[in-house]
Amino acid sequence: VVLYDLAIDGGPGSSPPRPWAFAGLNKRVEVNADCHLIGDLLSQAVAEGARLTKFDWDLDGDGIFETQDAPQVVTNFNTTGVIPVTLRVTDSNSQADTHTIQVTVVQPTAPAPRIAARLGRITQNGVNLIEKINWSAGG
Ligand SMILES: [Ca+2]
Repeated sequence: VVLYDLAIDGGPGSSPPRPWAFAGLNKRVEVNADCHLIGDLLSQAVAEGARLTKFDWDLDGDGIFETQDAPQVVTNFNTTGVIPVTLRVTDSNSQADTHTIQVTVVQPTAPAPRIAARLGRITQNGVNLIEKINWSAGG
């Protein structure tokens, strides 16, 4: 017979379980476009009877949570790159958790008029071969 001692965390005197932060999925946005961050959709308090009381965001990866008490944020980024964005949630037991996603900021896709201008220069014997260009988007 082998006897084991098991220590179960969560007894009297131990900290209540921390909440669970969920900042969403990694995102891809264009420079200066609205980036919607939703922190209260799937984040949750775990401890019995606890609720989430605070949502803070670090929007540039510098460790400083510049947006406080905001479950949902609309922001934008003015340079390209991969930006770590961290959500910190705090529950009514003052326990906190963080979750970081990566926001990839890209240049906007080439606007249609620029492409049209290039195509419009296709000529043969001085005659413009392209008479008309129709664009549709999003359909
Ligand atoms: Ca920051």
